[in-house]
Amino acid sequence: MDYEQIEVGRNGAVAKITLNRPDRLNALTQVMSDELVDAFTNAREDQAVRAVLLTGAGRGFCAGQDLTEFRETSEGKPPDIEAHLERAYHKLIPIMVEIPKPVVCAVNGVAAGAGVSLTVACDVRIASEAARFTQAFVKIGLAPDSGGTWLLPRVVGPAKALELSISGEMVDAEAALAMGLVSRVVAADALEKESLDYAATLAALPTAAIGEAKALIRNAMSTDLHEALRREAEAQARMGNTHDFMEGVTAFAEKREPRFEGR
Ligand code: LHQ
Repeated sequence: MDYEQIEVGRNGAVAKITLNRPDRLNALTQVMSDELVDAFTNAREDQAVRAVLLTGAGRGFCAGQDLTEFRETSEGKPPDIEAHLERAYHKLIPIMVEIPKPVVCAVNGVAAGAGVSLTVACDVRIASEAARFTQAFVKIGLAPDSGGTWLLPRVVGPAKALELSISGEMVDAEAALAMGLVSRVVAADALEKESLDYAATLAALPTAAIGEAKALIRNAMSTDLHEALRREAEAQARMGNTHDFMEGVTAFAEKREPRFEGR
């Protein structure tokens, strides 16, 4: 499918999704959100895709919601933000979080508001030195949305998430690294290669086991130990039946590198 506001390409088993409204710092519109839902759905369904890489075109990663969609209506009424959130982010964020394949975010520039939510909906963030993050919601009189209250505390902890959300403070790449918001900071001109190489490394691993790990850790945040142990055992029963488990054990016994197939 041809998209208007994103670009989707393939590098081996990695699907690369690029937010593509560089003159608006890739601010999110309804069109972009629908296109992202479509692209993540395709990546989820395509067995040949074993990792996703998300990035932005130009100098920004994503400036959050396109605010030009949210002026007063012509009748002078305030916009229906709740309906918009349900139409856009309540579809997009779950599909990003729940896709049972690794998702790497290459944060090439500023991420603001819902743009931060997109980064923390991914599994691993690699930042360029030019990356910056702001929970910009408070600067325009809003509380965090687009999953920001659920996702950000899981990445940086509740105290830091609250501090960032009530201040709207702009955090640079080094500070983001120090608080665990990103895993690595690389030179701007190295970001594309480094993030693609990392996504390709993840794509070569046992994809089903990665999908299970994602779901288990996500669920364990809101269950007790006994429930987590039960879910781990159920998942491991599924994994014990995979080709990749047999291959991993056989390769270990034969003292050779495993060749995982993602099944
Ligand atoms: C933009 C935007 C933008 C449109 C830059 N929209 N054009 C959900 C549902 C419903 C309602 C509201 O919100 C939400 C969730 C949210 O995401 S709320 C948070 C929305 N985002 C923001 O409040 C951030 C607004 N942008 C900024 O504060 C700055 O642009 C940042 C700090 C991101 C970057 O600053 P600079 O590097 O100085 O760039 P700039 O401000 O010059 O922006 C470049 C262009 O992009 C500029 O257009 P222009 O025609 O002057 O070149 C901006 O107007 C445009 N742009 N963000 N969100």
